[in-house]
Amino acid sequence: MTITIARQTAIAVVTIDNPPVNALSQALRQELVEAVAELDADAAVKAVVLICAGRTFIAGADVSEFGKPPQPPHLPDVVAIIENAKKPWVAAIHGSALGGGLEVALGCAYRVAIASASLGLPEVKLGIIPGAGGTVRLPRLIGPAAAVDLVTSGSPVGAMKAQALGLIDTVIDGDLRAGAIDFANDIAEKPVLQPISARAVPEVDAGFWEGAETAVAAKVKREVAPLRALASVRNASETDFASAMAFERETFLHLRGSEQAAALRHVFFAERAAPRPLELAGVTPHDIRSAAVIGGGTMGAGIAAALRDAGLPIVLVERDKAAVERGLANVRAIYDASMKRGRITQAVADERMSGVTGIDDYEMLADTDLVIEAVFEDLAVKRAVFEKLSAVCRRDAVLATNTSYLDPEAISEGVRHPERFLGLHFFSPAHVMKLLEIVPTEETAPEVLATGFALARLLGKIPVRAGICDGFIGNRILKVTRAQAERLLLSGATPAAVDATMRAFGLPMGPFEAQDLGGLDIAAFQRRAAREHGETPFAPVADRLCAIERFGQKSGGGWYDYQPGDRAPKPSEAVAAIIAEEAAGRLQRVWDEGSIADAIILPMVNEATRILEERIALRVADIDLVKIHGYGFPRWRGGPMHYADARGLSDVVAVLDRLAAEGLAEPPCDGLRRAAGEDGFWDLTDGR
Ligand code: 3H9
Repeated sequence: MTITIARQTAIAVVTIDNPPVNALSQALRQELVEAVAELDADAAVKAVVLICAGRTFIAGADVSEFGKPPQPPHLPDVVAIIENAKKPWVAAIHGSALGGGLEVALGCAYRVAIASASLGLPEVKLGIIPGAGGTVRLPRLIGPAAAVDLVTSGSPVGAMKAQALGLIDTVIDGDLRAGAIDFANDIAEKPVLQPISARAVPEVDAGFWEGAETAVAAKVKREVAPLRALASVRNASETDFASAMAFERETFLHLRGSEQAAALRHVFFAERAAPRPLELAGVTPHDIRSAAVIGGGTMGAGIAAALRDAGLPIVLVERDKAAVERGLANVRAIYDASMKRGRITQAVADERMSGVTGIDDYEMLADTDLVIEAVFEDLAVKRAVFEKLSAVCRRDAVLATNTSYLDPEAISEGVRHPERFLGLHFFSPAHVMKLLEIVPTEETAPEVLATGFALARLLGKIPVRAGICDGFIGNRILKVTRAQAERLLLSGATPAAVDATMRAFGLPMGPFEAQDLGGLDIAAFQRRAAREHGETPFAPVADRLCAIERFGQKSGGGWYDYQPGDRAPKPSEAVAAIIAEEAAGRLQRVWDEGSIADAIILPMVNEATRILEERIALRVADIDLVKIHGYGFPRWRGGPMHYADARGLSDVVAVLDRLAAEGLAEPPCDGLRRAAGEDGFWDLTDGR
């Protein structure tokens, strides 16, 4: 049984206990219906408190049921049954009342919550709209404008804001159960409230809906659900309750089966699985209560801010006093920028900075739990840092290198007790970007690897384990993307056409704009190093741009021209001339949007499959998380691997074969051909 019923004089307390998050499984829905019937029939009960055990109120429908046909009792009916109960129900909320959880609370006559609770309708984040009256009851309760905000953003609000909006009736101080019972005793004596479904929707100003549509459309681009959610709130404001419920349900069921919803569900479960990999179950991470960052440049300062934001006291180490001051100024600049954006107050910024100590003396790290090195990408410089750390740090201190391209095995040579060493690849800006690639060496101890994952949880980041190869998972795929983008230019496409196509595909920026923003020099530096090792990276046009110091926005021109003070890219005749020279003698073809996107995305999938074959990534979904959280791959496409799977792997192989025949991509690797054959992609934890 997931529901228990207790009596406290005339108040019945219905407690749901369905771990981990009290999701509304079919069994729970059924028991709720039975609870209403039982309490309706009990003359001694005057009011009912609905409360949850565990860490949260009902966090929504059970997302794992979404791939299957809906089973009765359906949630809209359950909510209606609670709303029509003979006794008033009071939802007593702690943790999160989300999606179907909030819809159940809207069926209750009253809602009370503790101050730390949050309430929201996050369905659009799963590619659907609320399906149990959320878009219909909410405008009746809090008005259309606030309902539109909640439903189209999917973002929850805290209890205080919820009270101000009229979403909850009161905030309970102290014990929720006792407070809710007192509240229920009070309202049991009052006249019965009109149910939300019977209330009218407040009028809106002329032009409100058109304005809302324009604003939502501009924000969501090609994501379908937010505009459908808006349409449902509008419909609910313009028609009667029953028709509005029918419209909402039809839209919900339609979207539930959509490609975008399947992609977003895939990401939802991948994100929740990532922080706790099965292979580390039972391994106890080290306790991290203090941390140091070596190097106060952009990356080091960002990492320091990320650690500090998670509440850790931070020591920032630089080589001399002047560099310490510069490093601290870099951290302060991060907090100043957050303040300017209104994200934190001066008091918070001051408090964060007061927890960052700058030093130029490694001796002070003798008792630090975690040290992250973020100095210049040079093997000798990094090794020198670890030599000093080896000498002063505690034997059980975790020592991490933040490197993007160097081999952590090589960096770790000479580290005393190398089992405490690992790679932590942050993405810039490190206090913002969610991705953390965790790179163990052969000698990294399981507890140290588990500490990397525990750290990610502490920082609110998405951790992905990566094996060692040039670029790990993300940057290795990025190299292929860039090479493909150049191949397109040499066969007839323009930078502007490639960038526009990739934006239309859903990326925030195309590959050339992105390089101009980040600077072409870093990749050029890496290509030089790769050539010294006998590799042959393909970047004929980028090499020529760097040779004439067209490094991107920072040098006034890169793949595009820029006017001083204007970041808008303008097609460059100089670049067009270089492309024409490099393309001379090559086959030219006409590129349309679809074929440009294929020539960029499908080779990514091919490289990613090699990454799986080589065990650089352990799980297909990890690759999707890397691309979504590190490189802006559209979440609603589920990541490149989900995209390829949904499209059909045999089609992916066929297109890659055609591109390869024209010399426009590498042929599909064996793993991809195998996956296309019958089995689909595999996870290494599948036991293959
Ligand atoms: C909806 O309600 C549609 C209705 O309008 C219409 C109905 C007709 N289902 O995140 P955590 C699992 S749509 C199934 O690490 P936290 C999760 O996979 C739904 N499972 O915990 C994980 O499993 P495991 C709208 C779920 O404390 C475990 O719970 N609701 C669901 O950091 C712990 O998750 C949402 O979108 C679910 N709904 O955060 C809410 N939710 O332990 C989504 C979680 O096996 N959920 N799991 O890895 C959340 O935002 C967070 O889970 C929450 C807790 C804030 C509640």
